[in-house]
Amino acid sequence: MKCLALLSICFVAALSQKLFIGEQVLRIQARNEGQIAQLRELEEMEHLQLDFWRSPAKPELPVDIRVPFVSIQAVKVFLESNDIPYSTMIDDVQALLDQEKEDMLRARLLERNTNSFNYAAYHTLEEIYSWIDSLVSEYPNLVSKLQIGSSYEKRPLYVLKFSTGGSNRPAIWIDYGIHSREWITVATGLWTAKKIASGYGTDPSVTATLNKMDIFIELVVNPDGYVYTHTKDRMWRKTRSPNSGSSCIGVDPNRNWDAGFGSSGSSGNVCSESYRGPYAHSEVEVKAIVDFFKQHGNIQSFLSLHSYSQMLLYPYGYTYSPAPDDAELNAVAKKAVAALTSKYGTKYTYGRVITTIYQASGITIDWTYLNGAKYSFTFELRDTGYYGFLLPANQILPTSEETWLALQEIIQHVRDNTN
Ligand code: BPX
Ligand code: ZN
Repeated sequence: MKCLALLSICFVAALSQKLFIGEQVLRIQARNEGQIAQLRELEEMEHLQLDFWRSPAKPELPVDIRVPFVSIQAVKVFLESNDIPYSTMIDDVQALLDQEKEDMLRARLLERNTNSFNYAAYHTLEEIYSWIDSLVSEYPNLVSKLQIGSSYEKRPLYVLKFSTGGSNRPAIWIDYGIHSREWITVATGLWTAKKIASGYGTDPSVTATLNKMDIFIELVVNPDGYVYTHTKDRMWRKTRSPNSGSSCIGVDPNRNWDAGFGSSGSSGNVCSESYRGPYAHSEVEVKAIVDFFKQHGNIQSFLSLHSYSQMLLYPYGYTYSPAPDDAELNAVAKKAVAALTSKYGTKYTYGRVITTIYQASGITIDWTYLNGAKYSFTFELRDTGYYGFLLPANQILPTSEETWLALQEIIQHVRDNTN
């Protein structure tokens, strides 16, 4: 067990996993639009190898940047010489990753010893796919597994269907893990799927919903990226499809949809974290959902989960025009957020994507809204300001529980307002 002291070297190097030794995440609070513009210039400096966890948008929102060791000095000089305030959000990225790895190994041992699934731990894709099969066999009359396609690297794209019968009932879709580094969404998805399965016949609200509607859950929209975050680079966000003429890999699957595709709020640079792709629905992981959605024809609500920032968002992201249902979506978001906050006091903001975070084009919920899913929302789960994408596993259960209260408000509203 000499490895424990040198965890990062032992496990990580053996798997040729990317190390983040000496890296920090800085939280920057611009004072005004001028400083936002300066931060956008910083974003353009590719030689610094910066990873903007939250991009410059408006002065009220902090900008978080993961900075490689060799660039820390340069970035701090840039900020200080421009009088831009900042603090250290994560002082040692690799230490957090080592802790995360250790937590996963410990949880896996415990699961083997007790022969039970631990919802309070992060899991690999393999573990998740085998969990899907055990859920289906535990609830065979309620839950089934559909394959809606295959990923770029040929992994199956699975969707859980919760249905008590009927034919093509109105449906609610919930997806997780479209951005692969947003692990908390996937862990929350497993907990939520179990909650729904076990709630039929015991929870009056779940029962009423499933007596009228079907629920579809895709736990890992971007499985190639998810595997990559476990084996190579914990910070991977995009898909894993190659880009012709470049060594940069992947497309942002939340800029790839045919809703304002290509306008401002996405990037045409293949190396950007928000690269939109060569054309709308170029990513098979996106196209699989588009085809399923159209073929189904009766999806009334589409909920797509991201992290982090603690926000509940609705269309649009690509235009400042309010959606026709703006007032109703705002009212639903308001009650959902109130329910969420009632659990642990977690504070959420809510509103239209474009006014609440930033302009974003080609996004999932704009396409689903424009194609008939009136109740289209995106969650940005915990946290804001401490761990970002590296949310410790001990927050999985509280995050799942509070998010469930918001989901229930939305689902009830959809159920009560759908024929
Ligand atoms: C989410 C939904 C629709 C439009 C934008 C978002 C924000 C999301 C993104 O830029 O795609 C942010 C995130 O979840 O990817 C996390 N992040 O990078 O801060
Ligand atoms: Zn995301």
